[in-house]
Amino acid sequence: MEKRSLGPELERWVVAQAIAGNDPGNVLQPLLDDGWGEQEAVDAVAAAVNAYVARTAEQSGLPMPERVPVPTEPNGASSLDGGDREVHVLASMLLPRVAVLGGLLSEEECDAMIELARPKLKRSTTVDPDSGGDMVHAARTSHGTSFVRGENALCARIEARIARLLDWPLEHGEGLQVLNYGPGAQYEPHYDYFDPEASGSAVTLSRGGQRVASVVMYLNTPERGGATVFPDVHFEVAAVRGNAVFFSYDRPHPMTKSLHGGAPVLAGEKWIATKWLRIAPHA
Ligand code: PD2
Ligand code: ZN
Repeated sequence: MEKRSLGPELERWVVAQAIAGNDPGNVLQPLLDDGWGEQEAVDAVAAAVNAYVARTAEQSGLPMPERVPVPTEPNGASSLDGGDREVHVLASMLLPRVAVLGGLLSEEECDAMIELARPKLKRSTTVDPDSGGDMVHAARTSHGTSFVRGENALCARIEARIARLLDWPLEHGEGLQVLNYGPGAQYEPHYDYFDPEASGSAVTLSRGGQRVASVVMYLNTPERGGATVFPDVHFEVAAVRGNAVFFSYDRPHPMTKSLHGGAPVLAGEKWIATKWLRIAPHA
C-alpha cells in the first residue's frame, strides 16, 4: 500500500504540537478521526518530526542525534532488571542524560575486578586526537588497564548485565577499562565521544562508530573525594562501591552537556571500571 503523506499544512501542525510538548495521543486523534489507520498515523507523525529534526540539525550545522541506551524514563521504575541482579535508580537527569545506579555490582564483584586488574595496571592513556593511537596525558593522572570483551567470566557477566539493563547489544560495547587513582589523582573534564573533526578519530570510528553512552562503575569507596563531576550542570556523583553512573550523549557535541571528569581523590584511592557503548558492533 502506498504511504499516505500528511501534506505541508498538517505536517507543520504536527511539528508545532511536538515542539509544544503536546501529548502524542492528541496529535494522532485528528488523523484517526479522518480515517487514518493507527500505525500509518504513527508512522506519518514520526516521519514528520524526524524530517523536522534533520532539517533543523542541518541548518544549524549540528550533528544529527543518534539512538542512545535508555536505562529509565522520567519518574519511571526505581528498580531495573539486570538479569542476574536487580539494580536501583538512585537519581536521574535529562540534560545531561545521567542516571545514578545503585548496586550494579556486588561487593565481591568489585573486589574481584580490582584483583584481576591490579597486575595489569599501566599509566593511563587517552586517544591521541591526531593519530588515533594511545597517549599519556597530564589530564589523566591514573593507572589503568583494559580487558577485551568477554576476556574472563567476570567481565562477561558484567557485560551481559549492562546489555540487559540498557537493552543495548553486547557487541556494541567496548571491553571494560579499569582505572586506579591514587591520592591527588584526577581526570580533568572531557567528553567521552570522539571528535569527528580530529584526524585520529577515523580509525576509532571505523570500529563501531561513535560512543553514545558511558557506564562508570565504582569498585571501591574512596576515603574522601573522587566524585564524578558534570561541570556544565554543577552536579556530582559520589563514588560508592558497587554503584555506577550512566550517561549518554546522542551526538558528539557540547550541547549534550556530557562534559564530565573525575574530581581529585583527596584521601585513599579510587577504582573504577568503565564501559563505553557504541552505535554499532565494536570489534
Ligand atoms: O573516574 C571517573 O569518575 C571518571 C570521570 C570521567 C571516569 C571517566 N571519565 C571515564 O572513564 O571516561
Ligand atoms: Zn570520561
